[in-house]
Amino acid sequence: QQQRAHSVAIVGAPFSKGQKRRGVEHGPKAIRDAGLVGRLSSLDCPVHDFGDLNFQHLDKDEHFMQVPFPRTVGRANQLLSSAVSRAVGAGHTCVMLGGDHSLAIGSVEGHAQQCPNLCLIWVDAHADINTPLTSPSGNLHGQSVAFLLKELRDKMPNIPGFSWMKPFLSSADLVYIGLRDVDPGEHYILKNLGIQYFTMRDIDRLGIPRVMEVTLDHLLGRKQRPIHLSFDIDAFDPSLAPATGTPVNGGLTYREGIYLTEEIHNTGLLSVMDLVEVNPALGTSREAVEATAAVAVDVIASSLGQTREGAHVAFQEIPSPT
Ligand code: 4U7
Ligand code: MN
Ligand code: MN
Ligand code: MN
Repeated sequence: QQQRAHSVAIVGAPFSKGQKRRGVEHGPKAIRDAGLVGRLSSLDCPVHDFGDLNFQHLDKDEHFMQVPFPRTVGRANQLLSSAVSRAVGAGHTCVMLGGDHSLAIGSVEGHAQQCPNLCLIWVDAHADINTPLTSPSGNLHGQSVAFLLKELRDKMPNIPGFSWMKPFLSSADLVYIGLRDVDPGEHYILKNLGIQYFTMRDIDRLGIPRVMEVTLDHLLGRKQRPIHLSFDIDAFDPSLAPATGTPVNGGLTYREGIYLTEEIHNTGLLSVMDLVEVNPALGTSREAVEATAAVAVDVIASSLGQTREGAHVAFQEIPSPT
């Protein structure tokens, strides 16, 4: 169905300390340079670009266990949380441009400040649900979901930099789509908490239309509520989105990704979306980087109402020559 266009706030989050590779802090610029604002404006939604947040790197920030930069990541997410909360509070649909996926901690937290009943759709090759005790890498971009879930509260140590937040999300309010690289500890957590997830194998078997039907029924079947879409560009196949830090073969096709986001738009309930992990320093060529950013713009536009059918916003009738 046709949705009334809603104003959109863009929040840039040039941040990379949730992982160890340089370059992902240039994601927001790459996505804007690929024409994001123009594309959203042509969808007939008023666009407010809030620019980029200004993150500080803290000097005294020793590892916690094997986790690097905990205070820097915690502080960045606290700043992002208040920016997202403000944008949603002002009535905008908010688009957060990362940056690495540790930023979802602050983005979802800020969204929950305004919408405590939100649900979360996590589109990613990875589950990002390691705790500091299960993480093979220590990197916080692989642990974001563990910070959000109430059910993992007792399994999380007190990580410096994160005392400003408490877990608030129930595992029943989360669905994963696109998984294909899940660590052993993560698999145990997914099963133990009974989290609904669709791996690439599930998509092969069921098809993306059925996957979206079950996803939306699981989250919205009982009651309508705001959706937070956290979209890691590495959900796509690396042939489409090569400029990213942790590519994994066998990802979403372009059409699966667009169908998925069209279905989310059609609910009329998208409230905040993250588009993360575009790393312009990791493409093998300028073309590879531009292709990755272009796919990111397409996914955002599709989430916000661009259709393949075409829209008729500018037309009330067929123009007559007379
Ligand atoms: B991304 C990993 F071990 N699971 O925890 C980890 F494989 O935001 C990868 O999804 C995490 O890109 C990837 O470091 C984080 C690893
Ligand atoms: Mn991720
Ligand atoms: Mn990922
Ligand atoms: Mn990644």
